Amino acid sequence: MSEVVTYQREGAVGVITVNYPPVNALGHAVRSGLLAALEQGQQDAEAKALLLVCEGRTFIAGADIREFGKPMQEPGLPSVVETFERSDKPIIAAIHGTALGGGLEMALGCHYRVALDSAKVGLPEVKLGLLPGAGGTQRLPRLAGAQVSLDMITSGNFVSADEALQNGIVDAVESGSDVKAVGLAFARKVIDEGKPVRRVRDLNDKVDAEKGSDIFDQYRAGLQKKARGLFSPFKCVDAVEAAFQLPFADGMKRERELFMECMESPQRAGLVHAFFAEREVSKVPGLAKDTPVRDVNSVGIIGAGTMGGGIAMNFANVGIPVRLLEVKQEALDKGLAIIRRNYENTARKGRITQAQVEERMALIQPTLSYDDFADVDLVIEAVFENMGVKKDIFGTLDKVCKPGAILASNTSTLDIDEIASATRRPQDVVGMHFFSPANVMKLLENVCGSQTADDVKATVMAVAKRIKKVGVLVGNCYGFVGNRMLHQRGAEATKLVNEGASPQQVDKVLTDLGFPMGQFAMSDLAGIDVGYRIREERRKAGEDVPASWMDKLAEEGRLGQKTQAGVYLYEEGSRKPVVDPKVDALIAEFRKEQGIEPREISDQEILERCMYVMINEGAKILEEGIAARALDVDIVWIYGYGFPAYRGGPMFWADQVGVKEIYDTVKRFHDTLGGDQWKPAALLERLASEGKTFGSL
Ligand code: 3H9
Repeated sequence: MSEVVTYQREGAVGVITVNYPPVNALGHAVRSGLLAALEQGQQDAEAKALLLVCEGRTFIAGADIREFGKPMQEPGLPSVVETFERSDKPIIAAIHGTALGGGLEMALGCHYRVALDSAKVGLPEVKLGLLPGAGGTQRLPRLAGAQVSLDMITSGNFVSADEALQNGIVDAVESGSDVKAVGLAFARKVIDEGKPVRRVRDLNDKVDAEKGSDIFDQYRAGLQKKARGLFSPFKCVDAVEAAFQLPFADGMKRERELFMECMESPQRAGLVHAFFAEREVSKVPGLAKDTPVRDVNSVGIIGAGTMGGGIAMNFANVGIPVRLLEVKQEALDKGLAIIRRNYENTARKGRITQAQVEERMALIQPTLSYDDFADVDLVIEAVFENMGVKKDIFGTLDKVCKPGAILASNTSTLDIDEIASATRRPQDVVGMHFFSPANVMKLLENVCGSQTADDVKATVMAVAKRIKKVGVLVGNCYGFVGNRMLHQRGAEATKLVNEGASPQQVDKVLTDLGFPMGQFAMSDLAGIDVGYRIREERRKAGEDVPASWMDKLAEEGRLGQKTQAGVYLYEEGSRKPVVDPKVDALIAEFRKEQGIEPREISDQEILERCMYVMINEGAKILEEGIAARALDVDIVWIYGYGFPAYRGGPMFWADQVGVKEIYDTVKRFHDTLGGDQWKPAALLERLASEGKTFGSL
């Protein structure tokens, strides 16, 4: 028997224990170990019932995702589950931690389930572009009915032990922390009361009662919006529906077919890449795992605007006290009122209690004086993008903050080293770039200056985790990883419109690719004045920044959503962009002034120019070491800019398209369109010539 699964008897109960850290995933050794242990239990005449239980932090958390895409080694999970279900001795699963995916499916193959009250269960396969493929779509409906099964399987959300009990997914919930003791007690009860072997496959009441229900079509209609562009949620509905249309064995066959379709889809590959990339970003190459971290038990934030307020909420949400500084009382009051309004809205939706609103507000202490920053562990500056102002602030922080305090800037583009030069402690200075709205967006781009100390890098990455963000450590350059690439896409999109595309055509190409919004809808959200001000500053500094139809919008006071007009129009209270013929006229006038004869531009050209310019910049970012790995770039884009996770991020997507294809096109654009942005990155050229991918780096 494999050492990851053991069999041992306790009284009349044969105990099958899985011990495969970190999460008892159902790798090949576990699957074959389970069968061997079951066999032993069957042959053990003294064992009247069997208990399936796990060591470590959790019950089985699913199939071993690392095995996906490789040839499957027998035994497959569906047959392991089925073998357990067929057992003549009753089998009880005792659940702690999270019983997920194939883990919950294993438990559903057992005859009874008991869970600790702290446990959660779920079928999150959909988040990996899959559907439950070991009977979950056929067994869960037999216990919980159509609605609960569809909700769980298409969302992938976990449910608590209590909810699982209410829905018939588990048979009992017990308090305490000793899952084996709880399982043994339940098993003894089964033996003492002579409870029968209860196979979920045979429980047909619920599926018979809802046969022919129209819930499936309703569900599909709802998913059109919620799961736009996704493949597997719709397959999940098909699979669950099969449980209501077909006998169990045929339903299982249908589930397998649909599962294999999902397994082979590029979306599965993209989502699995995103799953591991999200976990890899926290392991920073060159930063030792045991790098000490500094204590962060209090935070000072400068600026109570949209950004500063959102950042403050992140800390208050996890119980870390914040001092929020503004120069004027009025701005402070306004900022606090907005924070309160945000919390009240969340409370109204039932996601937090009114008491939590008050607790969190109490953690955010307003101040007008830098003296109140004397003892904070971390300061985050979140004022507008102006180097002079930022340097003044950091000069002040250098004077008032205690030694060892981390001094961070939320700048989205500016040079961290220059900001650090305003202090006598550049080793303590770092960028912490939050994304708007800062209390919602999951990305935290942590930017290292050339002198940032290792323990400061490790600390800001740990802070990201603590405030439930995905932290990515990047190097210092204009715009860092995310905005540097976005800047190239924005410039190219604007040029495409100069040449003849419409803003809505460009945006549609991007939303069709899976972005939640296009380039120009995003400009309206951020504010047209933001880019305008940057261009004007650069012009003042003597740079050659070409005129743009976007400048005309700003000059007409069309600043985006906040003025209900930008590239698009917005109705009062709505964020839905509406095409405005006036903008078409403004663009036409601009082209005339510039002597541009508009031409028809294909969607393919838009896709290539908007995306490949980003990939080329991403390759430059990698060769300069601004991002350590392609997966860091991917995570920045998935969590900071809504890049569709099912495409795995821009660099993963580039590998799917083909590095050679991208290199050839970039080179062609360089020859025809010119411009530094199209100069092929040396790395792109090298990978293309060696037939390698970004993932291979
Ligand atoms: C499935 O079951 C298909 C079946 O229906 C059909 C089959 C035929 N495999 O997240 P963490 C690793 S699909 C391999 O940091 P947490 C993870 O990479 C699967 N490895 O911890 C990390 O490694 P490292 C359905 C896995 O406490 C370490 O474990 N199941 C797996 O924040 C710790 O992970 C899922 O989708 C896995 N299944 O959260 C569950 N899971 O330390 C996916 C984790 O080297 N997992 N690892 O970076 C999760 O949601 C979370 O990991 C979990 C723990 C909630 C379990």
